[in-house]
Amino acid sequence: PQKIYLRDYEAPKYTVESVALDIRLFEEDATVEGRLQISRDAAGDVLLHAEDMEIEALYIDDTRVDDTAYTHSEGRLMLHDAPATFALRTEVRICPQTNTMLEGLYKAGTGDETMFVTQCEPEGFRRITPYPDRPDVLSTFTTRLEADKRYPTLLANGNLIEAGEVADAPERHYAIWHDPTHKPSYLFACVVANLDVLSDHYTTSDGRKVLLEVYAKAADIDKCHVGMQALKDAMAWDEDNYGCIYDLDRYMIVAVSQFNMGAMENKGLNIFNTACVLSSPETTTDARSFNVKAVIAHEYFHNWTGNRITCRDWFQLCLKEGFTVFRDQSFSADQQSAAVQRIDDVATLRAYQFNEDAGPLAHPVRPDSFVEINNFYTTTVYEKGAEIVRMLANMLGKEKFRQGTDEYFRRYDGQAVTVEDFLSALSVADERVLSFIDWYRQPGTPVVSGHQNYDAETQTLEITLTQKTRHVAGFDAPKALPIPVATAVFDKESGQIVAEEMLLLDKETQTYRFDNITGAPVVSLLRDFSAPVQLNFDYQDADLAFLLTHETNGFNRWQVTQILVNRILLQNHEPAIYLEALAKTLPNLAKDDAMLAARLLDIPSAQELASAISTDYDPDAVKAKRDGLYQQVAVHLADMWQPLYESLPITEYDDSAEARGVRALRNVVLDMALTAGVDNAADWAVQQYESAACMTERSGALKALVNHQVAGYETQLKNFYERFKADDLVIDLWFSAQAASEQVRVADIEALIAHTDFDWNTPNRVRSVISAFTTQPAVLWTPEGLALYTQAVAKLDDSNPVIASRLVQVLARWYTLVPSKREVAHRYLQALKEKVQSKHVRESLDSVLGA
Ligand code: DPP
Ligand code: ZN
Repeated sequence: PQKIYLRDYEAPKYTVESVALDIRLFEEDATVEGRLQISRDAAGDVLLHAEDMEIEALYIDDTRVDDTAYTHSEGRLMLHDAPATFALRTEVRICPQTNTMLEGLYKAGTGDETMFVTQCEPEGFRRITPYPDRPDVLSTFTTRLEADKRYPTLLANGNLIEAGEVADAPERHYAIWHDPTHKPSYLFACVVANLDVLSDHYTTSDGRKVLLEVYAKAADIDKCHVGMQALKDAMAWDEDNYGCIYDLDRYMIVAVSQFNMGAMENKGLNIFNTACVLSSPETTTDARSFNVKAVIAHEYFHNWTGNRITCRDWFQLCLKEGFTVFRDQSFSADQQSAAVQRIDDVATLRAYQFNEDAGPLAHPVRPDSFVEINNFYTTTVYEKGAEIVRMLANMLGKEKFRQGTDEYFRRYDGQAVTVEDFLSALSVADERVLSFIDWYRQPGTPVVSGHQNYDAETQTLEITLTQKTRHVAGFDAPKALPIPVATAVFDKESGQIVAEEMLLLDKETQTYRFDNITGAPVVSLLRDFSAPVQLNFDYQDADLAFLLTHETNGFNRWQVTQILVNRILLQNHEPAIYLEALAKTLPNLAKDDAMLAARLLDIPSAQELASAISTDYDPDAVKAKRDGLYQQVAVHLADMWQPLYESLPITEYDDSAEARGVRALRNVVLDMALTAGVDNAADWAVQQYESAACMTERSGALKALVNHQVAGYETQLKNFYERFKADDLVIDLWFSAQAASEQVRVADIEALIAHTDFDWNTPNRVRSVISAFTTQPAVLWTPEGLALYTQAVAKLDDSNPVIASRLVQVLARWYTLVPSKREVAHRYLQALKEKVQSKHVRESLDSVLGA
């Protein structure tokens, strides 16, 4: 397979004035007629993408052409010597029924729940009809759908123009939709199904009434209210914060059980993984419910950042994703404690993006080459991309950032643009924006190290900071990046802030001076995680403990706990200071901010710790150390657990931030109490399981029971299964509670795969077992673990290469293992390479093995 380079970009040589599709769905297959109005400067060959389809007929200007007039091979359809301006009509046959890749038009569900949906981003549209399938070709689409009346729901982008019966076929009907906006083909969508709908409306700030619809199977309709409310909140938020108003008369969301991603922002017709749209207190944890709201907002925000202004080419993916993630994170921060939102976003960034940036899959936020673009829907593009926009927003401040984004929307509406265009628009507010381009070009996480120097005599404090980014093979030597370091100086004695400043580190080393510092200071750096860097400041552990008590920035209170924990686990620091600081902080914090209190007990996951280890990584040793510290925390604070648990009684379900905090803390305390062997803790767990008012409580108890193998836990597991067996998303939880258990063995995973409810064709189910299991690296990196995992990849390679490739990426840091394990891992990866065919998996494996 061929590598594609950003530097080879060429603008399209023609425009598609309009597209009309006629999709007729039958029992065994579907026919698609496409009519494109193409115009160019001169006659000549025309290249279209056309994958996995049988071409039945081609017409140019209504005259059928014979097969000497075109060549169709390897997914490309070349029309030889076509006129400059012409009408192209294509008739093709496709087979959605056997499409397991979940790209293009595919069948999801079985029996009464069978439905047909599309996923066109990034390159699925070329599996539906021949087309110049690239994001910089924009056109208007009219879509006619025809199907059996068994599928009463016929949806496509835009407005419904007409619907009715099919002449001569009384069992069939059709609908015609027209989308007046110019859009790239990756935003095309259609749905043929039998679904119920939840309807509502939203009145825009310019007075238009928009019909809002969430489609789901009948049994799920009552789980659509949370998403509907989130949609309305997001619409209002975008008007208030960005001046972005919805443009069509109708906004539809469709819930689908088989979906590779979380959701897709198709114009006016979002298609969602059920896991990212359905939510009810009885079946959905708070964390998942919060995620539902965030994803609904994310896809809605794409209407401006992605759809109206789209990407020139797929290298620019971060243009829409980075900005849109930043927007959804900001929206979420407004819905709960901003500090906790920031903690969660940074925890994700550190656990996954830092890991990616530290290994052989490291790539710039804007990659400059790829074989398969599906491999680049990464945490680097999304989350690090969002961090860059956040740095810009913080540097500009609210007003100037808004001035910059207003300019972006004004200048580029209706166009397909680049990262440079984005920065250029923002730079009207402040020229320094332009210097951030290197953040998009340079892979690797910068490490910021430094120290302080306080001179009591002259009352000056000097902070020296140094940045260093590892040189990633294949890229230019790293340059110094502009790194905003939000800093506060605390007076050690009073605990008060005496100075506050946003330092900008844009050289390799810089020293910053603070005058009139009258007493010994403690500095707090990178407040709110002002840049996506690794901080390596030479704090005393006691300074960190001081900050845990005195910081006013909630995020930084969490950050210092994480620095302390990392020092204990990776650098053999004594845990005493950390344990004391927790003991001092928690009791009051639990009363004031239960959610933050719960987060302060975070100990980085085994995977996150692994990403900080570059050689001789021994998963068993890391697990032992991590478990040991967890145990120490639980035991050291043992007297706290009972009163704390009792102070958090289960009450009627409430969706407030406070109630969510109580639930989060209660689950953490329960697990701590079980770990410490507190009397009766096992009874609390069973009791919590049985009297749970919502899924957060029930699944929290279930996980604790499973993790600690509390006597009789099989009873609750069985009860949980019986109670929820009709609900796929809850059964996913049931699978993952077992697959991610601290006690899991490879044989347990094998048994879960053999379960009648396991299904290789449902990505959510695959993730709930195969991906859940990677949270236990000590099991994954055994010969049996690797055998099972690589077999899963080989199995998915053909049926769903996008998912298979994601699974491979998790193995990226195999080369850091201790030698014996490294050799085994290498052997399994090599053996896998012999078996796989897809360019997705091959590209990932080549990178991973190249390490
Ligand atoms: N649907 C994915 C997202 O919204 C890809 N665009 O991020
Ligand atoms: Zn997105």
